[in-house]
Amino acid sequence: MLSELVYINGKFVPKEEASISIYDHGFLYGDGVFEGIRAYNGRVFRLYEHIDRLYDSAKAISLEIPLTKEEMKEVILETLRRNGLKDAYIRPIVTRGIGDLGLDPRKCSNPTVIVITQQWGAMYGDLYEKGLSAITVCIRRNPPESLPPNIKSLNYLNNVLAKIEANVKGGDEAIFLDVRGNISEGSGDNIFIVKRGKIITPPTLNNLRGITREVAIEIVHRLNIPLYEAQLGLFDLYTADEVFVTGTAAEIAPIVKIDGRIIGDGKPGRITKKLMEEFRKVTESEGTPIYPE
Ligand code: PXG
Repeated sequence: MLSELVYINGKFVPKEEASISIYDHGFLYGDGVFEGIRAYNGRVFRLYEHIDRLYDSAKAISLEIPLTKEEMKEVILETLRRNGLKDAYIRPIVTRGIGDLGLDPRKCSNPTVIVITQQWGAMYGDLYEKGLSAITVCIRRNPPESLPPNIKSLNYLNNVLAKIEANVKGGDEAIFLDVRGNISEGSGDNIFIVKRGKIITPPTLNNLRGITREVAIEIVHRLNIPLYEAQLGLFDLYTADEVFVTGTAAEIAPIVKIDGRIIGDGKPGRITKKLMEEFRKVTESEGTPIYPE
């Protein structure tokens, strides 16, 4: 079998041969940005939105990506084509590049650009039918005053710590509070609650502006279900009729237990299931074609 190819700094190389320098500031300091994108059935889902967010994240950390957005789009599509992929997970990464052992990014003159693609199915397996259990974790989401959660940076230790805590405490997903005690998001997804037929999700100052979150909001509007952006507390989570999370990896996933409290009747709720179904239709019907159609 042919080895999978990855894109690294202008070349397509077998993944076993792809390497970066130990002086790359992406490795030394998590100094860089990334995206997680999916392709369904030969089309990349919300490609332009993901590329925009990658460039916005880079701008926020004063990192100039050495490719135009159009070139980045082509590199992503070409990586998929060279691997013959139709359903895929796509990981573009841009780091500050090679510098010295000091922090100063002025020492780094060439950003490293990587695109990895691979086959990847549903992240939570059979839990989409049963629902996930979640744990609210002690570690707080890094506040915008320290590191804005809107930046999808390579510095994901905050999220990794949340995941470790959920693993230790026996939850499928971690839910972050922010430093003020407001509900923030999951370790890799945004969160919504349903209460008396209304959907509520926190505004995006204390979490990542998820692209799946946007898609879910579009679907909710189309279905004429009332939706509000409002700060939520633990009480709102525990007493919600339904809770679900959204993310490129997680897609739309129902949460049926939080910190031992059963949510609703302990099964994926009616509105959540409807949104999952509509989301599936949207992912199967739109997107940027990978191959000529
Ligand atoms: N919040 C955070 C912190 C994320 O990392 C989302 C929300 C959802 O955003 P999108 O645009 O994907 O709807 C993400 C992105 C993983 C994994 O392995 C998850 C993400 C990124 C990288 C890896 O769970 N989610």
